[in-house]
Amino acid sequence: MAIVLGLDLSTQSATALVLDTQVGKTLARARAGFGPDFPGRGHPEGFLPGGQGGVVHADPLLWLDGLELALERLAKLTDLSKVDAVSVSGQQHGSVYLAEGYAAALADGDRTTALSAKFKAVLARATSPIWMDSSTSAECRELQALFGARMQADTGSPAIERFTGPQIRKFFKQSPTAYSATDHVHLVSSFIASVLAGKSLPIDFGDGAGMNLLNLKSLTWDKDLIDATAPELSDKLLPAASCLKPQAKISSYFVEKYGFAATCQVCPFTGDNPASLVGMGATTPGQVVISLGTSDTFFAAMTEPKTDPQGFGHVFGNPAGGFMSLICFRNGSLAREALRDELGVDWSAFDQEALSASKASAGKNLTLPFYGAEITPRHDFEKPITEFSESSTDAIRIRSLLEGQFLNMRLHSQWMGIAPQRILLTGGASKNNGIAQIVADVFQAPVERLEVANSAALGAALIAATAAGNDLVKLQAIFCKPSPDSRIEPDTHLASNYASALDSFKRLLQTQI
Ligand code: XUL
Repeated sequence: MAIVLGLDLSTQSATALVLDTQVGKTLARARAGFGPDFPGRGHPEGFLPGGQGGVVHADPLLWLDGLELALERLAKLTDLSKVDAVSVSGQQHGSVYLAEGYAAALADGDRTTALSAKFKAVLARATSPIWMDSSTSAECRELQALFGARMQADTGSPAIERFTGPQIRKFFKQSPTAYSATDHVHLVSSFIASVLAGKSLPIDFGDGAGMNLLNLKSLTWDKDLIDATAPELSDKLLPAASCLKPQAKISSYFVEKYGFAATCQVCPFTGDNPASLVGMGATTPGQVVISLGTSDTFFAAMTEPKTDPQGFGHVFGNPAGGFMSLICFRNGSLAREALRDELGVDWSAFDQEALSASKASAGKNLTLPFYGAEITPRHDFEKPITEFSESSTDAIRIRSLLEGQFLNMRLHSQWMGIAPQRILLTGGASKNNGIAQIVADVFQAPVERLEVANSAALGAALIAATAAGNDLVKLQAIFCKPSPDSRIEPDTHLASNYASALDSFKRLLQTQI
């Protein structure tokens, strides 16, 4: 086993990465952005803007077009017939509703018709709710009323708006006919896995734990939860499975169109956070990963499924076995971009040098960093709440927003009881040294970054290689190395500033929610 393909189907783009695991090298990478590469499709940031009442949907056909464009670009860079196994990481929680007859679309090897054209006719629901959707509070209340504390104890999370179970329930309540015409409900990951395999593949444990439906004790769908969520749901879900167990060979469509070998293996695919845990080399407990993306996430491997007493944090499956904790902060990149645009500056204003000008004010100007509804803590914020003077410099305002983001993260990760010895930083904004320094200072822990920028795509590739019989720990030692000179030490003089800022931040937050 030598060459593997990992794909990351995230909110905004499809990124493909080919690794040669024998020589420890990345052979090629390619990307397609759902907004920039498909300007006519109305998804400037990867989802349909303007949804009412917390609705955030995306077009699953665009994911297929994005996947195809990324593969088309990749095929120009490397010989895909050499790829032995493929795995994909998908944005978590998003669901795809496929009608009867979709098996024929999956199996259709005719390469002259694009996948999106084949699937258009077999979608039981034209658009897919994604992780940013917060429109299912009523359904969450209904499920919580039925199951109470058992929901969190058994599935790792209380009923959560973006999780797939409440989303399925809402679809069933609002569109019973379309729901009953649904043959299978898939997650983004299992949908794309099925498309690549040419037959329906199961949801994996890691991603399945983000549905409020998987019992973490048995790693099977919880019958009572399934039955209470929507009628006949058990018929619409395949049994959950491990992403390390090969299930199929790639379909003839991909063989014909992109030149894959007919022997290329496909496993169930996982979610972007479990895949990132693998790609960051963090599948064993002891380190913390912070991923800075459309949403920011904070996660770590856990042996036992410990749960957050406040109910903001979650437990997902660790692809390498055991569990992972995950806290998601919705005001991630979108908030940083909003401030950048408001100040009319570019990212260089977030650099270490630019921010050092405001170091004297570290921890002294608080911002509740929410430009819109937040999920940790859950509240409908409309704009950031700031505690500094109008005349503050750009550097102070940027520092304050970033400090607010990471104080919020520090506050809401205390339940894990981890004092991080090392923080692994990933995601688009992680390259920025100014942001990395503020993470190190707020948490008072060193920050390291890996050589590979897209840890979810790397994780998917390593999962493919492991499923094909390679040793994950050895692979991680090769591919998950911190990049030389990437380490940023905390400024220990700021420890007390941030300890008291954390208390003030908590108090300010309590006045608002
Ligand atoms: C995790 C979550 C997000 C998405 C983003 O619970 O909602 O991190 O997975 O892709």
